[in-house]
Amino acid sequence: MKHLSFFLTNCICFLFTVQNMYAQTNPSYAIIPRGLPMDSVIKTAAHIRPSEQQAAWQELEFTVFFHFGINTFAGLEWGKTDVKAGIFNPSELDARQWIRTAKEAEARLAILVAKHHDGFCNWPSKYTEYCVKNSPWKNGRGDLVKEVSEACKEYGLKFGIYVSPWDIHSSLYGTDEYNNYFKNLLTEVLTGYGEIDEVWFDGACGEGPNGKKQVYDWIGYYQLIRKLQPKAVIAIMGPDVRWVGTESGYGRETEWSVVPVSSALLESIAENSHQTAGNRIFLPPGDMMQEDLGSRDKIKDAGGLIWYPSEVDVSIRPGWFYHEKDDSLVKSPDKLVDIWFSSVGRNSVLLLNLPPDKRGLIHENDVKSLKAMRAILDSVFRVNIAAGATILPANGNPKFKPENMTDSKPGTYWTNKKGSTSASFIMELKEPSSFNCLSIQEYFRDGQRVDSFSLDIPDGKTWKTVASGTTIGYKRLLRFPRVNTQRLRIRITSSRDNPEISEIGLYSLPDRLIPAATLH
Ligand code: FUL
Ligand code: CA
Repeated sequence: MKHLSFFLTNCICFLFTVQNMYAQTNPSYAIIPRGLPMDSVIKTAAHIRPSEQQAAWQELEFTVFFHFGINTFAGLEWGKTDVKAGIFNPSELDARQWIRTAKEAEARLAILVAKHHDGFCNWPSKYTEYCVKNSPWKNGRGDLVKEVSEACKEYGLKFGIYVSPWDIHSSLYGTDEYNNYFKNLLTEVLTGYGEIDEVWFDGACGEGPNGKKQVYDWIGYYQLIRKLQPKAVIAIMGPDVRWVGTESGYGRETEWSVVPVSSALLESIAENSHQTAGNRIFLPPGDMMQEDLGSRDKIKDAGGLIWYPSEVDVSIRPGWFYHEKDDSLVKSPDKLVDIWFSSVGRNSVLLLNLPPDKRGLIHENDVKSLKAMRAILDSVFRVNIAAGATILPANGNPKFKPENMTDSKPGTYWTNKKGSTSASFIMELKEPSSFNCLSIQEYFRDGQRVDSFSLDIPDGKTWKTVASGTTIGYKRLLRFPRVNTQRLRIRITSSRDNPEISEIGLYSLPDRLIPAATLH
């Protein structure tokens, strides 16, 4: 939990540092004039959209993290200044095994820790001796960033990097020079290894070797990334992707991708802005650990609103780095599935950490758990019970076919009249079916709108509600006690504008995976 306080401290330092860049006409944010009626605030929020990079990132759903470095060999989570480069010596390192493991679990992007807080660079840097070139691994000729990026290309995964701004080793830390040093390191990883799709900046801002803290040049870092890797999203201490607020794997039930920021900030930023959503630079809204960030109550007095989606980062083990003592503590397949439902199924992207061991391999226990997780998910999601159902929407817009909601295409959707704030439709399945899971998605490229929805099944002459949820966004998965029925009704009970529903799925998962809280 220690890093959380670092994160908060650093958020504050970030608030004072970042300024100046935003585009007023950008569809992924809006400045809200003072006194705008609540209805108009809500409508504005409903039409804020992700940038192309943010949308593509959201659709990845599942991504993995590799924490590997000098800590793996020192048995530490956070490095110490006296750890020598010579300790880094994986005996069987095989980045293809890492990426194959990720690919088989159907992860779509892998983020490698290139430099953690210890300052040790996993690539041969020109700018420091504290890196792989002074380790025995491959006689100092190894380059982990290269190996992982090439494996990603081979297996068709996107590639991201984690480069920690905090550095307990560099003697420059705490001076202006450090920002140049850090930008040099960033330039090396951003230019030497092909396309980078995500840059992950941690919030920790601790002391360097001389006890000083660093004032980070966030704007300078962002500009460099935008210039060298314009397609990359910048996550966590960055403008494109927000930290969900915990490292437990459990996202919020009510997760809005549109969140408030102050208008003063947006106005000052607008003056000096880049003109496209993909280039935007702004600061994140204060405390990311609040229970709710974007509901009506939160946005009612907002000066500005932005699209800022959530990422859930969690480790398959108790720590972020590999420790032998944790070999028996790898999360079970059922736990990983529960995390899936509580992250991907709560309008977030899951970033699961798989820390390679001292051999330089993902440990057998981790591989086993991950494979079993994938097998469960495959068996659940292989058959959509709602496919081929007859759908009778009340008040549908005739331009949108109800079948768009079950065609497995995220780009097609059904909606009703503009301005409608609710919707209801009855589905007649092909045959009586047994299920305990609803998957529902909004056409989020147009914005996030739904506040609440319910699933009903016939009960004599009326209906009985078997599951209800709040937000949907990109995707919402609801689990509930098993039902048997051919007919069902879905009601969107409140929405910020006409709900646009792109996909509906009904699934059956082993009953042991239904959380006790939903059982009556
Ligand atoms: C944290 C860091 O302090 C941890 O070591 C880890 O890298 C995690 C993903 O972010 O804030
Ligand atoms: Ca569709």
